[in-house]
Amino acid sequence: MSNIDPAGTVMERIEALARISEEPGRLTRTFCSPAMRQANDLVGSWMREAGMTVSEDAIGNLIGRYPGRDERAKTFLLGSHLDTVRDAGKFDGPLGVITAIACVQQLHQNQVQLPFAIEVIGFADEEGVRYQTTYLGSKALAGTFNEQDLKRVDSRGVSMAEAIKSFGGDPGKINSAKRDPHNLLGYAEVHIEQGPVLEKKYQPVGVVSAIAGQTRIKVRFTGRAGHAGTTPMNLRQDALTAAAEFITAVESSARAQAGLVATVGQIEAKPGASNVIPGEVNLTLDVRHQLDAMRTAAVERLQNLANQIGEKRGLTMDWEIVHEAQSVPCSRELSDMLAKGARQHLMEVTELPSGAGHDAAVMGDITPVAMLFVRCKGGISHHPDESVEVDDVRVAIEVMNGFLLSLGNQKHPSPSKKNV
Ligand code: HGY
Ligand code: MN
Ligand code: MN
Repeated sequence: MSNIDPAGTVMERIEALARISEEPGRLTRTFCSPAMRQANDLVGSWMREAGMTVSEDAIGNLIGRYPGRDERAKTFLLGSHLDTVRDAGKFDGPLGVITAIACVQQLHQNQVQLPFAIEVIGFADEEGVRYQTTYLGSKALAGTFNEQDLKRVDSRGVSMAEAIKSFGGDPGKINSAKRDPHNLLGYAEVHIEQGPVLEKKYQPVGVVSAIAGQTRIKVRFTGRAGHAGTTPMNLRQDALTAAAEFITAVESSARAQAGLVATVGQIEAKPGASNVIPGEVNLTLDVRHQLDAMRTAAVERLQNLANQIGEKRGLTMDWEIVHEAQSVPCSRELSDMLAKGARQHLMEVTELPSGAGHDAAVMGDITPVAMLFVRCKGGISHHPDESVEVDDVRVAIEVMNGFLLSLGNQKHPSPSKKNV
């Protein structure tokens, strides 16, 4: 039995992975980028060390497989994403992949083989930074990938299909990454909470009850560019002031409704010169709520608002929903097993909803899912100050190990011969 501290190793590996970025001086690692290639190679080497065979699927998901006693048995999936937002924290995504590898490494070192196989997935794109469509990796596994998205181009005009090809994937074979739900036992993801609840309750981990739905929209206001010095104020069709009116209305609308969050994260004014009235503005809108009906009603209300602002100012307004995900409840059975494992470490186990989206929300389309949250300092995330304590990582690894072992003690129906 090795005396290496698995939690310490996880923290060292998180630091090593965080040094792989496509931007100098800050952590940014996007879908199918050269940095993602380096990350897959490094994480793949850790998977091999843990006794896994390593592969990549057609969209670039990294997959480590640890066989079970019965090769015909189903597979249990663990994982999270390896891509990041811009100027990211180190833990959002990688913590889930690297703790999963630590769990398999312990099985391997102790020569424990569960009745079923385990696969650890490093998803290729959960944040959607490069193409504004999110969950590309998990959608490929779930069979919900939209082939139309292959035509989307990034800020440098590189299409998604070209990016996948240059990464070593195969845009023509994305559907080969689709998993047969009959061969899956479930999916579990360890992730930082990205919120303040566990810290307020002095608890290292918590069990996720549901993952909030989200709608991501691209909004464009089109007016007329003009001379900043010679165009009277009453003759302008200024796209940026229209956007500004809309953005403050988004904020006040979300503040007025409990449980609703709405964010304009990106904005671009064209042509982008200080002495030219902006003729076109593109912005992104992210709307979320635990209840889908409240979210969709808010999206409709904001679209009407954008239309009214455009009409009033003599501009056109274009509204494109680029991503929509329903809220996803976690599996009661798997969550109870996680909570049972957590009770070895806590008097009371907190169950909490996730306002952030996760690959588990997509995997929930094809298999039961569960998530274990790890306390993070100040609830900070999507920021370089994101941080977790090594002792909390140790608890998370122990809870996940307990979860896998109790799953292993259950009776597992092997798929009938015809599935093999
Ligand atoms: O935006 C989210 O909720 C997640 O971090 N992708
Ligand atoms: Mn994440
Ligand atoms: Mn994130």
